[in-house]
Amino acid sequence: MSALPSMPGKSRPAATEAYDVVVVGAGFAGMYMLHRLRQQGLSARVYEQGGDVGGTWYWNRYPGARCDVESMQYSYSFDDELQQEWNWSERYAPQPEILKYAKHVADRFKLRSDIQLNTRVDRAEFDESGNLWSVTTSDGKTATARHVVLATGCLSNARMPDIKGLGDFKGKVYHTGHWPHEPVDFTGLRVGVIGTGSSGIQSVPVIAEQASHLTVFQRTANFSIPARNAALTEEERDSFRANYPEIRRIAREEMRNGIVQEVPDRGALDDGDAERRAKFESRWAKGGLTFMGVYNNLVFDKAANDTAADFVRGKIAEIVEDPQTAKLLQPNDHPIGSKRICIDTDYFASFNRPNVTLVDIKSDPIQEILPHAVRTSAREIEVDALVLATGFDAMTGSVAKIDIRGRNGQTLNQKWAEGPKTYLGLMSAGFPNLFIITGPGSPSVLSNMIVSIEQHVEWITDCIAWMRDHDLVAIEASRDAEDKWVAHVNEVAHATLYPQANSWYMGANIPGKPQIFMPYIGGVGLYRQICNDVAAKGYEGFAMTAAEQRQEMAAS
Ligand code: NA7
Repeated sequence: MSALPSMPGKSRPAATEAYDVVVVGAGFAGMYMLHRLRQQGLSARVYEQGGDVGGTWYWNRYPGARCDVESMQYSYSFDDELQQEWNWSERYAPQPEILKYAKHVADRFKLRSDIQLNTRVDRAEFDESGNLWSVTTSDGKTATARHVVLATGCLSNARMPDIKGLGDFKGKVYHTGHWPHEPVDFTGLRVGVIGTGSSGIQSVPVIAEQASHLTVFQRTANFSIPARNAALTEEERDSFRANYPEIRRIAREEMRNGIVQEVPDRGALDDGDAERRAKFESRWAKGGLTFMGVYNNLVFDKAANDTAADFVRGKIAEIVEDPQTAKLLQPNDHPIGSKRICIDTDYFASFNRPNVTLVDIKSDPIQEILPHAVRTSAREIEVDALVLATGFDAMTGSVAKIDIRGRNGQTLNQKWAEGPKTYLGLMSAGFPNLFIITGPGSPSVLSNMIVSIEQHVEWITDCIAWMRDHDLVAIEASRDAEDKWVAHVNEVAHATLYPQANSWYMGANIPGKPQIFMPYIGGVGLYRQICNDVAAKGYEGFAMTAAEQRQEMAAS
């Protein structure tokens, strides 16, 4: 391993180790980052707070947890042997299988020797004179690195709701995003699930089968499409494998969200009622996220969006037998798709079971949790266990937990107090040599995450190698480029219906969090092109510091 040129100058902070790159997090982003850095001949250390690799798939092990992107596409593409050999069992792999895959990748590419598990990164401070980061970890050690890469994940900071009395509850309390590693059995228990986002919607049907009674506390009804999950046949796997080069290329370059699907050539209002209904029916029967891709204007045009929303509301009314419950389950306060659409297996049908009750906490809010019950304004519901499916401090939450100090001692939290600001989602001005994978300002959570992760990792490692080859010791986003990018991200978002929902994309689920649309809606293909053009122009919009420059500064 060749470490980047070691720079003279101000004395470094006491360090146990020095690396070219410190990577925070060993999920899919951190693991591929390490692999790619090694290929470039760079030394790296990955710190992971969990007890194993896998990131969000290590923590989110609640009943029914599955990816909402099909496994043959939600998988690494960087190694052909890996994609040819791995056998996904189902259309949407369950969480244990995705975690197994992550562990397999760690072993297959011998990554573990450079991954330190059970170790949180608490602090990272930039030394301006040495152009080095000093990283302090929860084991009390400090390491230095030229670059720090935040591979901290977008949905990794589980959010506990602030409900009065929660701490006094006498039964077990679980958060879907921080599920225990030992088996949880709800058999014979009265269970309350709070929250009806993707995690709630996936877990309700499974918990309903075990619990003696399940009460679902719903604040906002959500749109959900059937997953139509099924075992993958050998023919289906083979067809992907034979066509992988083209499938991956299309996902990267031509698909807005990095998921290969049919691309419509028309809007919802271009078809008559009967034809439109037939198309919605066909996508509903097919199941999955691609429902939103049936027409090309569902995220732009409210009238078009209404046709899809009405169709799904109609389906809910068909499935749910009790008309009052069906009405409560029909979302009516946001356009379909403006909150991440959910993919379920028998969610709505669960409410036909005699042991499942829906409580609408918008009209009848939870007042407090009692030792053995949930008390709403109107009633007291006895429960033995509580499942909080209340989501995450998304996209910025895990970054905010680290005390990151850039130029002039400014913290990233101070800088992002009014909302995250980045150039291309990759770097933030004032924080040289600090990269973010799938950060705010990049397509990230609006895309197939693995497609976005691979693109970011490759761009970042190419950039670091380029710097080494050009004897450069620092890269930093310029304020001007950053301001223009933030304005562009906003402009694109506001041309769509997305900002109309109080979603975690907007930070709206966290009280006090600035409400800014965080991911970039321009699509992964366009975004990749922009990133490639920036690199081709010698990293336009980034300021670089040469090694001699730094030495001159130290001498003067
Ligand atoms: P989400 O999508 O943020 O859903 C959280 C749910 O919890 C949502 O229904 C919230 O209602 C509800 N919630 C949050 N706080 C409270 C309180 N205090 N009281 C009652 N209800 C509350 O998180 P998920 O984990 O389901 O999914 C996150 C992503 O993971 C998902 O989009 C997929 O990409 C995978 P609200 O809508 O805020 O009224």
